[in-house]
Amino acid sequence: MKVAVVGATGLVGSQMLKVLAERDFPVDELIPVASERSVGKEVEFKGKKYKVVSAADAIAMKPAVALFSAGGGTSLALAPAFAEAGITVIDNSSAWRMDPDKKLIVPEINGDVLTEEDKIIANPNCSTIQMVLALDPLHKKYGAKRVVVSTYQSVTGTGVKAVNQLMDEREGREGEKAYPYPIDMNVIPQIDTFLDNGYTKEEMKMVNETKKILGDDSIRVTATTVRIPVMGGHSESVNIEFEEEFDLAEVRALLAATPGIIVKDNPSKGEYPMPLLDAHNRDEVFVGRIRRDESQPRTLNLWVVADNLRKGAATNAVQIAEYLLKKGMLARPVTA
Ligand code: A2P
Ligand code: 11C
Repeated sequence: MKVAVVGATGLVGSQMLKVLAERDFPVDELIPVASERSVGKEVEFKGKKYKVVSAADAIAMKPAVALFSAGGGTSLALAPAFAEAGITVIDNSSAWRMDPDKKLIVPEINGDVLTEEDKIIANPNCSTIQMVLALDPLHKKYGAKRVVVSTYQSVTGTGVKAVNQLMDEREGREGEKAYPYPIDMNVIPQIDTFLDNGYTKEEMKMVNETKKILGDDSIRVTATTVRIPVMGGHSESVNIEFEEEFDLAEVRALLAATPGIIVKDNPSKGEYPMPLLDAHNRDEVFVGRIRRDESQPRTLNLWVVADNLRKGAATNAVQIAEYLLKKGMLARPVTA
């Protein structure tokens, strides 16, 4: 199968190439796409070199699927042309997520809402994906009423410029700044831009995307999203109030039985998930610090850690493609 990766030279795009190779997605021909300035450059995939092409050339090559991670503007501009040519677009940007006509998918949770007619499929925000994967089995069993989440997010969520800012600061070099403040030895309680309600876009993504993925508008969610000087993944403190009473041992068992989740929770041995030591370069979502909120009834505290470039972005996108393939929904494009 021909597979295009739009944004193949970026942080998420290069993870997409890695994940496609690792999971042995049946790629006969890779079509890497990036901006005009990268056309002609080479990227490596499974030991073979492929030349970066323009979006127009990629459409003409008729891939079955295009994984997009080239920013919201690029997705808005290019995804419809791919879709009109019969190419299924799986888009990692925020461009289409809240469009009522587009599906927002975490395959383990709501893959079953996809049909062959879905030509632009949205991949959720990284901090949302890891939270909803842990929330979903508990919501199904006990009914989540309200979620209070605070995040500790890796600089890799911002992109290469932010990784460089952190390393430049650490090594005492001048360089380009991704953030308006120092990030090394600091904590920045702002991710993305502020909205009129005083929340950031990242915070409202966690609120709105959670409801859409779980298919339940009644869940109340409030978020504080924070950037920290970390590379390996995002961490989240998640407080969930349920409708029904729960049993802590059953919560642990439910989470441990959920595909894609690893429970690491041994307070007596000081064992809990961390981005550097557990999540980095892994596809799974790690859950620990599972305990009752003793300040009110039917309320649980969790610590949720995942590599934001993997399950938060590239892996989830590839898993959507795998799901479509398994269901026979990746048709070859019919138009030139
Ligand atoms: P390029 O490397 O040519 O700039 P990141 O998220 O790490 O910043 O990466 C963004 C990715 O999106 C890069 O691969 C970048 O390519 C690509 N990109 C940016 N603008 C466009 C565009 N107009 N068309 C296709 N790809 C684009
Ligand atoms: C971050 N979550 O960590 C952001 C990056 O909507 O896909 C991804 C933004 C998005 O900065």
